[in-house]
Amino acid sequence: MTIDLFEQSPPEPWAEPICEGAVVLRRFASVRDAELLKEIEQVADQAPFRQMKTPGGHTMSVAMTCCGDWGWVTDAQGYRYQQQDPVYGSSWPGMPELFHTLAAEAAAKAGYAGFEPDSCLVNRYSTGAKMGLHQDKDEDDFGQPIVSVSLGTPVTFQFGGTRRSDRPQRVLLEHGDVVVWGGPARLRYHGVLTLKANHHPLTGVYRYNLTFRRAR
Ligand code: MD6
Ligand code: FE
Repeated sequence: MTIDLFEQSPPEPWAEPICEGAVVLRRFASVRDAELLKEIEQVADQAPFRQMKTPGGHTMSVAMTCCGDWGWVTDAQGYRYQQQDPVYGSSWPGMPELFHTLAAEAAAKAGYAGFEPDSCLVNRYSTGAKMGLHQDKDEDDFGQPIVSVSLGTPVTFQFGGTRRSDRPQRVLLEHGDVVVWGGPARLRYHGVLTLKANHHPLTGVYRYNLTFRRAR
């Protein structure tokens, strides 16, 4: 077997490949952490965190809100993107400039130039919250990547294959880490293990995750 070490330029030191199409940009969001958290607070002032119900009737342990043109929601009718916050019937808060810029820059670093997110799902995990293995498939164009920003307490992320039964690999996601995935990784199953009791100086017990998508 020939190993072409220098065929492609090596990834930058903080870019850690997970699998083909997916990469962790370690601490990519750290420099703007306080501003990002301030923006999350402002989004939540307009569209409060809420625990939504799955179509099967279970209340999610993760509290969620959204910003941007399209928000991801779940209720008895199913999973979908919609332009109105179901709590108030009003549009979602606009996507802060900083969010959009960060997501576009991270995507470009990971090799997905031209990413223009129109939706940001904001997840808030408290101790004991988790997210089961799932695929992100409510978006129109799977050619568009997803950018995921972790803030606050650490969690173990699970990255599986394209079948639910594929054994997932585990990656610890810490404050400021940004995961970008697309291409062949776009429809991989993934989830978050139970958040352990922990403390972060900027978020207390919470872990926040921002996932940026092109919904439409
Ligand atoms: C989370 N993230 O990290 C949940 N989905 O809290 C996701 O479900 C996710 O991080 C698609 C791409 C990246 C993600
Ligand atoms: Fe997901």
